[in-house]
Amino acid sequence: MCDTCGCDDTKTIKEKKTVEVNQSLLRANKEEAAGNRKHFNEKGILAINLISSPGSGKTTLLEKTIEALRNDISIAVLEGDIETELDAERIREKGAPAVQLTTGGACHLDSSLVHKGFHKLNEQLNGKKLDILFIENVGNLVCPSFFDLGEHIRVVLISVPEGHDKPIKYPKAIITSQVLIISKSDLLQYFDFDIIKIKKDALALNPNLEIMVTSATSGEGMEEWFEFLKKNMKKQGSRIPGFEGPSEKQI
Ligand SMILES: Nc1nc2c(ncn2[C@@H]2O[C@H](COP(=O)(O)OP(=O)(O)OP(=O)(O)O)[C@@H](O)[C@H]2O)c(=O)[nH]1
Ligand SMILES: [Mg+2]
Ligand SMILES: [Zn+2]
Ligand SMILES: [Zn+2]
Repeated sequence: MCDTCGCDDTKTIKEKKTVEVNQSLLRANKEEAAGNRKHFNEKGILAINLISSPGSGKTTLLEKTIEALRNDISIAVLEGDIETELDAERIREKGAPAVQLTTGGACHLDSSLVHKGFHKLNEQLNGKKLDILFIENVGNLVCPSFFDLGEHIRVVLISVPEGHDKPIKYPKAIITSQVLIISKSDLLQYFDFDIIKIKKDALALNPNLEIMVTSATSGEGMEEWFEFLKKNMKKQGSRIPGFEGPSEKQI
């Protein structure tokens, strides 16, 4: 994690204290995340945390998802950004409720912000049942990996222009996720991007990872993504045992 998260691995006493503070910060985050997950479970909501570098296509994926599923599935979004309401506005234009969570500088969402955002969202929903809550994290492939938000499923996006070496450079994002979306596949023809290698590297880090290759532009892989959402929404609806989100070990 970076200094914004207060974490540093160097060796002075002052800095060791920083590490201790951070461990307690992560513990507190974990406890509030468990509270969030309880909230989601009580209401039968499937919560999905989207993480990626800036611009990998998180909001675009959500826009396409809402467009395709809005008649069948009730979707809302908590939009994490350092500044601005821009992404929440994009989601609202597609007809889904959205609450913008601005971190004011921090490079990741934490479970306390999500908790507050969820209650704010509930006020807007006015008792309307929600099926899926997407939490779009701040664009950053490092720090969000360390923070459980209470989600059931973590999805990491890596877009074609970023390069196929990202899993081995940012392993924590891969290890703590259940799904890898290789996005912007329509750009494969323009980039030296090795799909076989990225899949092999990602699976070596996390053999249970589900991998999808998608393009919001061409529509490739979108049906598979929608089917994945529907399947897991049903699992959450019928409370399949073991559906408790990322394990202690993972995060
Ligand atoms: N070619 C192509 N471009 C895409 C695709 N998906 C998204 N984009 C473009 O990529 C840019 C960034 O997309 P966003 O959806 O805003 O990315 P994001 O991950 O939400 O970005 P942050 O919230 O800033 O982290 C936009 O210009 C999109 O139009 C895709 O499948 N193919
Ligand atoms: Mg976005
Ligand atoms: Zn950070
Ligand atoms: Zn609460």
